[in-house]
Amino acid sequence: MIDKEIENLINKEAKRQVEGVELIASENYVSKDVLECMGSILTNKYSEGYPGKRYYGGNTYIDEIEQLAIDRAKELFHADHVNVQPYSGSPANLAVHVALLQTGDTTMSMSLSAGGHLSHGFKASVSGKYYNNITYGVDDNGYIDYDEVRRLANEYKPKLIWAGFSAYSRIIDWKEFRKIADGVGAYLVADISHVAGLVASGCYPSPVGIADVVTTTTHKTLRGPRGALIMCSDSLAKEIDKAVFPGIQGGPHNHIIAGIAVALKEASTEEFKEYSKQIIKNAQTLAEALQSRGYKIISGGTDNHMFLVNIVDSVGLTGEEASVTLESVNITINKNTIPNDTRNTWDPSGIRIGVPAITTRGMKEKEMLQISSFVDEALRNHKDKNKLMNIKREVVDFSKKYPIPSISLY
Ligand code: DSN
Repeated sequence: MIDKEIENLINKEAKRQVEGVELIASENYVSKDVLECMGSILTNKYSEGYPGKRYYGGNTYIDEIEQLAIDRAKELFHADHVNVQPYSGSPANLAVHVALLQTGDTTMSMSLSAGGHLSHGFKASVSGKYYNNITYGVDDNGYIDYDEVRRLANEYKPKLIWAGFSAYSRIIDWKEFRKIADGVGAYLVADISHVAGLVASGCYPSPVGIADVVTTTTHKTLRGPRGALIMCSDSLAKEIDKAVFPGIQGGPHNHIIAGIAVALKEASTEEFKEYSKQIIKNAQTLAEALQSRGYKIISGGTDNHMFLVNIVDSVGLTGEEASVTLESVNITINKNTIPNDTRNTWDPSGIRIGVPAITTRGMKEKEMLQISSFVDEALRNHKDKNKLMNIKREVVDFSKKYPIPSISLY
């Protein structure tokens, strides 16, 4: 690169990725092909509109690329209609609000502390400012309480119910949500951003065909570029498409859409199925290993790629303290609120741990045991600088043995 300042920083970030253990549940590493699409000349083109109906000329090949992405998404998720243009998950979710609601309408979603997402009506987000959101939580065991969801729906009569999460480790009963939504005449929207890869490979139940609309990001377990999809029945297609463009977005990011098409093809392979199965095995192994060391896992375990730990009750550190300590030994997790958290969002009582990224590096059950030991040793010795330095050295040596697709440093 000519710009050495940026090149240098990219190289440092590559080294950080290679020499660390990535346990942020929403992160992953893309393939070389996906990366090539993102760095391609497709970024040069404007193409407001949809395949076959663009405002500007010169879109012959862009049309083919977008249509391929749409067709692959439809096939992989068994969806009637797919919009592949949302820039990411939050705009996709905003587009759903714009398509189906009037401002001021009531919506219902999982509370942030129980594992919901900002874009599902959180007060600081547009979805909470322009719409009137009611939240449901989880029971004392950390599971969604469907009777409580039904009671709240009957009381507040939302026009739209969100089912989906960014920090919930259990299976969602999509059909139960459907019944609750039908009981009050609400739209049911499922956000599968976290588990899309597991859904695509049949390792987690699919809400497609049950929910009216399904949204997902494409860069988490699906292992594509940072983008999103909105899936719906043909009857809602026109409203959804209009809400994405021209409703809230301009020209689509064609380089990303090409990367999504590639990721969708990769996700339809047998190898990806094995990858998804391994993700769940790894998450369960890591959760059990930490549990056996005395860590308090919310809901007692996981059915997917992640879990939450009540870190205050486990080792007497806050989420922020645990996050800083682990980062000092090259392990990245994120601090996270836990259900009914008595602390605040910036220094909550929990941490969230996920395994999609380390599974992409080829790590299996044996490595999960090693990682549980690194995590435990670091947190229990958080005041001992020498001990932390030694653990960091071990983490670097360990991490370097597991290649990241598209990064070669050594
Ligand atoms: N920030 C993502 C996550 O970590 O779950 C969701 O948007």
